[in-house]
Amino acid sequence: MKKTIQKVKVCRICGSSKLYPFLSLGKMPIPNGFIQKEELNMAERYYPLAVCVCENCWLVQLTHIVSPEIMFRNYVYIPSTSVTMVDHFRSMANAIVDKYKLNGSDLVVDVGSNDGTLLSFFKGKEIKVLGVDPSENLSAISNLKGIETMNNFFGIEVAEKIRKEKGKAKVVTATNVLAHIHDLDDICKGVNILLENEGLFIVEFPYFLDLIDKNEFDSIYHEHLSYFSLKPLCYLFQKYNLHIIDIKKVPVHGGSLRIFVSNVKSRYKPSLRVKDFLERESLRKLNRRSTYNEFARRVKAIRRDLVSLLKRLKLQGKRIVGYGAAAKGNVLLNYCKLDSHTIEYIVDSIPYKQGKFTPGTHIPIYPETRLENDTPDYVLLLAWNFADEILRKQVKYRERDGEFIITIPYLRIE
Ligand code: JHZ
Repeated sequence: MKKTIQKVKVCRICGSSKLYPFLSLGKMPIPNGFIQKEELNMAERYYPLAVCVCENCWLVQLTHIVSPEIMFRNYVYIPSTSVTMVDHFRSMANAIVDKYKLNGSDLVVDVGSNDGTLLSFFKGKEIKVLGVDPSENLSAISNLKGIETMNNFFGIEVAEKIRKEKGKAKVVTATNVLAHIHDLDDICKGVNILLENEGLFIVEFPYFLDLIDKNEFDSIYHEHLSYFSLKPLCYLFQKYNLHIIDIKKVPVHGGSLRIFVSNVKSRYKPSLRVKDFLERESLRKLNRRSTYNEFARRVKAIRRDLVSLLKRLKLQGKRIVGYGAAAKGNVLLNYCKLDSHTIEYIVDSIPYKQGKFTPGTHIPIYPETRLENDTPDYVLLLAWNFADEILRKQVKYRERDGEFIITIPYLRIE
């Protein structure tokens, strides 16, 4: 049987063994490991959750890797359940089509295509599309929607199969997926096989600078093997004659970067924005242990302050529930050891999650409509990346004097 967890001994980008561990969130179940009622008394697998930084290329990465078969074969993250993400992918597709003048003869391949949401906007413009995703459940949904999807992990083998059957791609996209992949060399080799000479590899990921500046520690979880800044990515791409030619800052998932990567021999030359971002990273001293130790100190302070606030509210007889059964929410709950004695229940919009219980903390999950007939004193916003959308949705709850507790970027009650 394949090992379910392995310790990281060398940096996945540069191979250095100089890995400096700076924060441990303890042992906890995988963050999307929601459980059924009948499984509540069964043992759950706990895995270490901790991060280190490579002191050679400065890639921040997990200290242990859980098998992707366990995490991604049946996947519950579905971006089309959020207006914010659907709007985001629509504008992303429109921007790419306009910027690179895509037309009906061009092929766009999306790595980690999930339920086909992003590709559906390219397809709507008569552009040829193909998804690649390892999750059986999401590939089936995407194919049913008419977005042709290969149910597999992307890499050299899949790239060669696509090139043989469909030809080369003008654009390969990868949104919120590169951070989930251990073998980044296989991905880059696959991109080089699949991409046209003047093609673009467009990657979007939560930006590590936002993570530490906004204390987004709950974005650290078993699915996210890497926490990217630009310097280590430049190191990775140059190994494969690829380079970042442009960058766009986008607000999703607490602050992300959309980077545009091409072959060094293409006509594209790096824009000044690339240099600006790299300079900003060196000013932020991402190549100093002190930067990471300081972040770890802030994380421990947030846990201390949140736990004492909730304890105080419970002692006052207040009722507290959670909003958004997000993977990041499960990290926060397990790290702060918050179970149903503190958080009575969680509401969530995803049908698959409703009726289940959170991993490790066993808090019941209900549809959002529960808040129409119930007015707990406080709602702990676990899906803070959708704060605007959720606060807009819950005007009536707030009119009934309900209040939201929001932890990121700082602890506050709204
Ligand atoms: P969600 C995601 O992780 C996905 P997660 C992924 N792991 C990733 O890389 C990071 O972001 C960057 C609910 N909700 O998926 C739906 C409502 O209930 O954004 C979700 O269960 N009502 C690939 O899982 C959860 O919140 C709403 O109105 O940490 C959000 O989880 C909305 C908008 C969402 O984060």
